[in-house]
Amino acid sequence: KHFNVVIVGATGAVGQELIKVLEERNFPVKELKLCATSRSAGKVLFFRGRPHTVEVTTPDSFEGMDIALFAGGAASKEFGPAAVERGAVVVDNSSTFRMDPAVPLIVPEVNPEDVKWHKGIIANPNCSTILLVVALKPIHDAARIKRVVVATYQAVSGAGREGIDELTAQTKAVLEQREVKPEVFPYQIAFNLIPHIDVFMDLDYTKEEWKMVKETQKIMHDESIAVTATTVRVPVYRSHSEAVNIETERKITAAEARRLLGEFPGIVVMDDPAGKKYPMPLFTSHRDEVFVGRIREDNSIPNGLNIWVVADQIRKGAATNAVQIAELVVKYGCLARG
Ligand code: 2RA
Repeated sequence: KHFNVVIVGATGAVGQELIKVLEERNFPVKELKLCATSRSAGKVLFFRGRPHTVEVTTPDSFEGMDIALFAGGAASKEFGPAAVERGAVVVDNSSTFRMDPAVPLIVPEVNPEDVKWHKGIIANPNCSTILLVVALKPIHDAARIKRVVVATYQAVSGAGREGIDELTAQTKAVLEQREVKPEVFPYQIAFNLIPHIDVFMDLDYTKEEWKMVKETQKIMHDESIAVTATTVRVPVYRSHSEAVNIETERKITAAEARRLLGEFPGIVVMDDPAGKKYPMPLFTSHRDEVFVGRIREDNSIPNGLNIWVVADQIRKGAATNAVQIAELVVKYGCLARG
């Protein structure tokens, strides 16, 4: 059986990656429709070697569609409900519905079964959260995580195509000793880093930091896991990195952690200090897996562990995770139309 799929926001960084991932994973697509705002309508993008013209998103774009992949942004709120009314299952990469108790928030390696209770909309978590929970899950299952302290190093592409362009333009400007004008990020990002992603909220944490707390607890089905995060934008094009300190109920050795992480689907352990092997954005971009290295015990507390997590956040942190969710919808037979 094949399905009609529409991508909303097809021309952005995540949208274009969705097209690639559908193609690479050989998702059973019957018809692919590409939609975006009027600014991008008329552009031509290729899927399986065939040109597709981007259309303006309207409520009628979802007529006859089985699956609607929303790349993110304001379109989800505007058109998500219309897509559901027309019988599409929505996989949404925006933050609009993530914390709605009626909407499952899915990382396929962690809580695939939650797909089964969807009511039309399934949320794709924030990129930094996806990478984190994939790495936490095998540790939590084995030793119960009590607390996580995480600092992120987030690539500029997390802010979309404009973020990528801003880093390039600013880098050139700095090297040519021209004036730098920050537009996407609050300060110059070239040759700098900025401990501020999204807006400031309660207790002076940013929205990005709160997402890592709340979404982790929802996906892991465990509000007792204490999470505290500091999220930082760095001048890297692609792949987010995370320094993660984990406190568990039961002692877990570095060797055990290495084994558990290595056996977990979707994780590649890259951890050989003597051979200078550890994950870095340079090696992890355009890959679907979550890479974990620098696995070591934290001797400052009885049951502590430190790990270093890196993954392509446009892939596993967004497009790949969304297509994996669509695959689960097909696998579990929970499309709106039979
Ligand atoms: C960022 N988390 O990196 C965002 C993207 N969803 O800015």
